[in-house]
Amino acid sequence: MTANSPQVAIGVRVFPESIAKLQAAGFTVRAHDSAQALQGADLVALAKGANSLLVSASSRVDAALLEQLPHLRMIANIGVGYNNIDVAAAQARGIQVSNTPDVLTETTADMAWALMFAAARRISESERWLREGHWQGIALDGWLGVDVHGSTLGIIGMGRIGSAIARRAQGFGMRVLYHNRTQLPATTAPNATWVEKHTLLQESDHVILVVPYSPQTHHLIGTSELALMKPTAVLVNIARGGVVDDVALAQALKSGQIGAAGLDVYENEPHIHAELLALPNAVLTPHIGSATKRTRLGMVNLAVDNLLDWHVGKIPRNTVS
Ligand code: 8YV
Repeated sequence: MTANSPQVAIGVRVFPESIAKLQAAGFTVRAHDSAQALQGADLVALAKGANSLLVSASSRVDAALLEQLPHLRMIANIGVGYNNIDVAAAQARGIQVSNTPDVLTETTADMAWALMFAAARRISESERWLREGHWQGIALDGWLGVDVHGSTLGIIGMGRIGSAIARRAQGFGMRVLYHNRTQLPATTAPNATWVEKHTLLQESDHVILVVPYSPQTHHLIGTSELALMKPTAVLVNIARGGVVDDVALAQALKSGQIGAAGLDVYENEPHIHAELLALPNAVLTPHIGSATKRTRLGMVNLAVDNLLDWHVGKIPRNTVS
């Protein structure tokens, strides 16, 4: 690497075309080539001397790590959520941070619906049973789930993804409730009604969580919130691990406090609470909310565009603060 060239360290495997784009723009690229994102000392070793960093949500970039990377000036996060990065510590060091909003909105909204349906209609559980060879014929009273169409959907976090989820509900004839810190203008959430969190939990047949993770949203859903929900309710978390208290959720699913859950994110992921793994009424996916080829490529390319903005002296198009 020459002293004046932009140098980027990439902490997780990305698409070859994204690397090529950076190289074509004059970046010297040091790329980690594994799906398992680099952490801690390994990330520092890769990024030593680099002035920019491209990371996924799986790499934790905290103040202690930043201290070891004095040359760093720009961090492009591949993801809309950026709780993996200590933004305040980065800014204190004059480091810009960007994320990748919008490109994943519709794909992630689709995933919320996929988990809601899978949990409500017991898709994973019945498929496992079928593959195990148990099926002898249609049991009229077997594998009964709950309806999605015509039911009440509660969305906690009515941002871009929450609104895209709500829009889809019109096609299924659903009543939509939402809870946000602030009530949105009717034009922004035309078919949804703002209610207090406890009302949403009490009245919804399906509850979808779409809030960013922060100290304020830590364990937003725990024992007392789960106790408010219907015994048939489905809880979907496509937001972040830590928004739900996984121990309390496992207990609620086990005791029949709620009906089922569809989870894409977990506290301490990729390690999953053992009780959740054992529960038949939990549909579990490995943080794949945005995982379509088009969307993931769009995310990496947007992160690259943010780096390119920074490189030519512009404010990155998706700077976070
Ligand atoms: C990504 C996400 O898969 O955008 C986010 O916040 O959680 C997901 O879309 C993840 O960020 C990959 O880095």
